[in-house]
Amino acid sequence: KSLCVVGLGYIGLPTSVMFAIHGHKVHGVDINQKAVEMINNKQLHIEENGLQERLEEAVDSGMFKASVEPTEADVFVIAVPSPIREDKTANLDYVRKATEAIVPFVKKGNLVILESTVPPRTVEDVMLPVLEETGLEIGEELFVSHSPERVIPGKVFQELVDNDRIVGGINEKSSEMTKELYQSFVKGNIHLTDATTAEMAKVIENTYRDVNIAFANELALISDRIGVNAWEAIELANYHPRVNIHTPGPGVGGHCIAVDPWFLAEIQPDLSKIIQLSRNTNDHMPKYTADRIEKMLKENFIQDPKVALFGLSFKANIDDQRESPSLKVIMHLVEKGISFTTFDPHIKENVASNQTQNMDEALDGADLVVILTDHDEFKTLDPGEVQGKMRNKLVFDTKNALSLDQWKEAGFIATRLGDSKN
Ligand code: SAJ
Repeated sequence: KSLCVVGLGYIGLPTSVMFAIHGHKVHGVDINQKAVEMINNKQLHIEENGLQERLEEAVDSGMFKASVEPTEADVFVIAVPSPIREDKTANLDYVRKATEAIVPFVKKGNLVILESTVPPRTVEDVMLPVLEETGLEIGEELFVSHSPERVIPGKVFQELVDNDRIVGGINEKSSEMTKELYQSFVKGNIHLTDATTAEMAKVIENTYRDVNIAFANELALISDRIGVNAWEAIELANYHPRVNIHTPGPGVGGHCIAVDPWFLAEIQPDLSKIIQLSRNTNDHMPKYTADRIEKMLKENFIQDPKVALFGLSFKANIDDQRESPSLKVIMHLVEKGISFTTFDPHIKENVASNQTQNMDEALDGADLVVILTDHDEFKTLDPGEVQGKMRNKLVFDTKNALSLDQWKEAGFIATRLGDSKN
């Protein structure tokens, strides 16, 4: 089959190369000219395990090419961002524009698949009216479905293959065609439904996670007050066969979990009480983290403090900073007038203005190290080495990434978010 994939970001690019190395001719489209050039030169504009070698294979075989313009194809796959606006309503401009962009190239018998996560009813209410402009009879001459991506950054290639996939067609034929296409590399089960149910299923997966994380964060706040280590208590509770509590942290980042629950809140504000409360609970965590930093500095009488913030990406072992709680912690520290340096071995681009490329520089003269992301590099930090570079020896771990005992042995005053037992 020939494919035109619109959007070559964290989902569209890995998906494109997977189709290309499984026998399909893929024309990738992105509005970012620089990204297009890089891709055609087999260079990555995003980090993902296993992407480099697959991109090389796909480009070298001649089966994958990127461009800023769409082209005719058998199948169109849309994988563009669907962010929220300031007012927490869905911004579907990219989905709408991508759909409009393919209209001139769509022919009779084609299939259009939306992979982006969207509020329930988007395919029916936003995409179909645009696709009607092709003049083709929807469901008879043009087939449309939603097959939401469900892969986790860092393990995209494993999950693209192994995860079950949801396919929601606007009719049965659309679902069947979509299923057949993904079967070229998906080993998980492919479940067929209608487009709106598929949209709902995807959004509630991420909402489930957000609500569960909010619960864990609430437990952390309670534990901080009552002499308990929430991490230990959660671990123990999870030994129960029907309990699976998530983990606390400095907030929920990424473009999915911190966004998708609002898609439900927007369409049914009166009925989404737990969902909205959870979102707000998680959004409060960066402020709580900054307050804890301030408190720790005050309690230890640190004059003119300097804090070294470790971890800028929104979670471990990736380079993605979208909605990262670290950036919000930074904002609160700026408001408080607390000086800081930042360090993240996965971030090449200097988003935080005072990011240092090297750990020693970040630690130089610092009073407090704060772990904001549980990168593997941080888990193996040697407190003996770290302390030599610092002015005072304080550490605050928001992700339970460190063994506090080891740090205490090295002379640190060591604390953890959600843990007033230690
Ligand atoms: N987090 C916690 N505690 C936890 C789990 C996560 O604080 O117990 C935080 C992380 O640190 C991070 C944020 O939540 O800041 C989100 O991370 P994540 O690992 O939960 O999820 P994402 O955003 O990387 O990917 C999610 C996945 N969805 C689910 O697991 C239900 C992925 O499968 C989806 O494909 C992706 O959203 C998406 O694109 O929708």
